[in-house]
Amino acid sequence: MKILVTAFEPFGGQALNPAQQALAALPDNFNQARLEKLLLPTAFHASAEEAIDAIRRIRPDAVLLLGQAGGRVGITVERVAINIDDADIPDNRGAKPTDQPIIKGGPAAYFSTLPIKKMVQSINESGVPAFISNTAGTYVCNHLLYQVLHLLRQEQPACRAGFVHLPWLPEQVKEGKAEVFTLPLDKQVKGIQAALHAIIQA
Ligand code: PCA
Repeated sequence: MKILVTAFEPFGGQALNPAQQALAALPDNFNQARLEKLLLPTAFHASAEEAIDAIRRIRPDAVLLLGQAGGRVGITVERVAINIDDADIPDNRGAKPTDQPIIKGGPAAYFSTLPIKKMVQSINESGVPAFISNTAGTYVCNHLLYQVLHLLRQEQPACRAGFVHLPWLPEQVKEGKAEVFTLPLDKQVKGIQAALHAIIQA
């Protein structure tokens, strides 16, 4: 079994992205699966283009997209991607779309095709807090999830895909902001491995 796992570069002027760090820490082989790891630019157009190229080349059985959602109080498994780009800050290449459909005339939304409830359960059982999220936002992560689910629906319907958002790493939060939830890298990696375990079992 081949699983494409992607992550994003830091964005919004930050030095780190937990998804990038976690991707680098994942092994190449996990249980019975080969993990194909791909770091993507945090850019609307380029991230989807590079992910789609990789899916066409690798033809994975599943795709797990990782990104940062600072402020969330655990690892969140996304349920849905919606057909809208609406950015509060420019992406890493300067694009800042407002109320733009991702695909004109495309469906309003696509549901994740990964076993989201089983992933949440597996992450929680590993001792890491996890929840379902019903919005991946309207920025680059939602865009990537929508584009990947759209592509798979058209070209590789047997391949399952979804998105997992990661909370801040402790080193991203300035001292004195003790109320902000953070999760150390080893716990983030443990949670992702538990999610992968659920994907492989499903
Ligand atoms: N998080 C952003 C984009 C890149 C990332 O890691 C998001 O949630 O859209």
